[in-house]
Amino acid sequence: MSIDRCLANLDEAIEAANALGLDSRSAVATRDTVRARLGFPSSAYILALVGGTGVGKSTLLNAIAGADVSPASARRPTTSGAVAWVPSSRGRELADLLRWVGVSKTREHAGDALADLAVLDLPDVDSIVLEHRQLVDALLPRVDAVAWIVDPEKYMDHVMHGSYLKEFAPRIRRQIVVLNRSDLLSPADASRVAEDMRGQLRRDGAGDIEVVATRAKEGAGGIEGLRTWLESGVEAKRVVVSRVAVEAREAVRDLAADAGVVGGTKNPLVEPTRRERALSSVTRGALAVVDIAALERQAVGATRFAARRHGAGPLGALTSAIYRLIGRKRTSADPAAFLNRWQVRGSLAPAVEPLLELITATLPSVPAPLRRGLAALSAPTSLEHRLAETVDRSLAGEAASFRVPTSVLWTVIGAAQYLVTAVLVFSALWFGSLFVIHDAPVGSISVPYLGPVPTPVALLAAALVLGYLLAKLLQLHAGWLGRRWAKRIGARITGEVRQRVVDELLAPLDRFEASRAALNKAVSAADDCP
Ligand SMILES: Nc1nc2c(ncn2[C@@H]2O[C@H](COP(=O)(O)OP(=O)(O)OP(=O)(O)O)[C@@H](O)[C@H]2O)c(=O)[nH]1
Ligand SMILES: [Mg+2]
Repeated sequence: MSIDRCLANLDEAIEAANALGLDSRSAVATRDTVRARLGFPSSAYILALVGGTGVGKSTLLNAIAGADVSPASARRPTTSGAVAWVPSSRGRELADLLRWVGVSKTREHAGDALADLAVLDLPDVDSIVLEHRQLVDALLPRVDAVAWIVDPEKYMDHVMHGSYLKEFAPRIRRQIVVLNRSDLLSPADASRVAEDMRGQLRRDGAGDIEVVATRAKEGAGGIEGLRTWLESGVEAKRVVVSRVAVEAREAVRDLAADAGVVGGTKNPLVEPTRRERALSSVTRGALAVVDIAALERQAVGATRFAARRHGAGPLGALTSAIYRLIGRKRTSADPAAFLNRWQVRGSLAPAVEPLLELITATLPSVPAPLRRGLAALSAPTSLEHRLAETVDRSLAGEAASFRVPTSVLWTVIGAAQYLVTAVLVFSALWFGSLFVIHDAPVGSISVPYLGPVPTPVALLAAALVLGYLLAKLLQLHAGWLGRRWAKRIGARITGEVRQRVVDELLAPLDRFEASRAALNKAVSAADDCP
């Protein structure tokens, strides 16, 4: 992976961390620092000598230089600013970089050896002078390589291990530990101390760092091990790039650890089956407030009402008009209006309860830095409000597209009912005329069991029976059609609400998980940084 891709990976991780509400300031600072470092030429790299006071950092630099470039003395502390020893051939090229790093004094040398290296002598990290430590802390993220200097007295020092090696060693590729003043120990003790040091470094999480013993006071002859390491053929450009890459990788890992993303495994915060269960409960709760069964009754009512208007003949038209007048249709046969009034039928508070419970139950297992972001997603009022909006949107769309079904059969039945009514009126008039006009014409029809029945009476009875049968047929057909329609809209609304609850209510949680997945991906990709 190229270094550019590696830094882009860090950008993606920062973006994901921000989306999760994590504190990404340190990662952003790292990114800015490494980008700035890459902006300087890297035909030489910068090595810092870091350690406690009096361990012999200045003496070591003088031994490397073969000259007095940084005053060393028994006075504690001695060095108060960063001193750089640089090849004069690189003096101009390195000037800006050294200023950016925080170097106050530069000593140039004309030698050909170590021509791609600038060595910094720094103040002590365990200083009684606060500024010394601050200077080292500010400068360390900007140097390319480090020689950690210890001596037989201070090699287990907790400032050195706890604050520096633990934190910085994993973020540096080119580094060495120098056990100086080893002349104070017997050779056997010196190798035992070096071994102890290696063990402690592993416990610090610093891994296997080379440890060399030196006697800086003896000059060039006392630092062979260090000299060999300094001269071992490493390309400056590689040192710089790998330092930047390691910083980027560690920054990504830190963000991933904050997000509880570990070891490249997919571990969603909310277990899918529990999430599924909560979702079903929320949907059920919301649909209970909407009241699908009542909606279906309204739909059947509306269909019957329409059927009556078309197919009930003159009397049906009359009852429809009366119903409309007294508003019965509005209350019992208007599914769209019924849906639009869903909010007055109950509160959604119980419906969001399962989701709240799910998030509350998940919070304790969520890494602390993530909790604030996740808790914000589950504020009860905002959740309820969002669910209400979601349901509203689902229903509004559906209600607008309601079309009460109709049928030509109703029109046919309606026409037949007009006919039946006409026969009814005619036979009633005829029957009535029998009492008024004495010799009105009247025949009779022979009916089984009853014998001869006057034709108007038989006609009247037949019309009544036929009218009843037609009304019944209309009612049955409208009921059948209405129920079919009701089932269809009931199912559609159930599906729509469910879908929207998934899409909209869980969207923030899903985005949350997506950001964690992005961090997961970034942390695996970071392993491929150069
Ligand atoms: N015996 C012995 N003494 C040494 C050795 N290296 C340095 N010293 C002495 O240790 C004392 C401190 O050396 P410095 O080089 O000033 O130490 P420093 O790490 O630069 O100290 P600060 O600048 O205060 O951080 C001096 O008196 C050196 O002469 C060594 O290898 N053996
Ligand atoms: Mg010094």
